[in-house]
Amino acid sequence: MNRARFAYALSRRACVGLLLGAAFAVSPAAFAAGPSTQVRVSDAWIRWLPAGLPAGGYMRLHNDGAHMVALIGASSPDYGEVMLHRSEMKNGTMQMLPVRKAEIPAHGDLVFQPGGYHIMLMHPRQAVSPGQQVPITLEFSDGSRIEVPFAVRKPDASGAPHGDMHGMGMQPRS
Ligand SMILES: [Cu+2]
Repeated sequence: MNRARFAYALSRRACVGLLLGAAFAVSPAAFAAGPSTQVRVSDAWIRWLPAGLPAGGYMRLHNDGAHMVALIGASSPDYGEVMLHRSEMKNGTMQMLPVRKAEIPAHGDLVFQPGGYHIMLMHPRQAVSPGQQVPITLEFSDGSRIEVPFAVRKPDASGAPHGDMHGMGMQPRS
């Protein structure tokens, strides 16, 4: 049954709502995409670190729309905790700060890269290793979500090692 007819049947037959609810719970990804996704993601990769250490996720986001849209969250079935972070120099030291949103200007780009915005991936739920792909779902301020495959790369992939920034000051962003 295609998705539109499925939704139609859902509205017609409230009496089977409980059963349908169970179906949604089994496959949420198929229904997660919002209608207004205007962001394209490229160059998505993860700098893997050994021993289950937190890893950084990087990518380029392009906003095809005429309005600013913000990345407001991320999640992955392969990590127990996923946060949006930004590294920045503060009083002469590099700090990582949690961010609530990262704005992508209209018809513009936002780059997540070592030393700047990154997706902080913590508590891997299974062994993740270089060469794999990890799905990460990105959530945007317009209500849309997209699932993006991130290529897992070795620690010596381009840029400064993310792990160097850990153990430094973290504080909530005002
Ligand atoms: Cu971080």
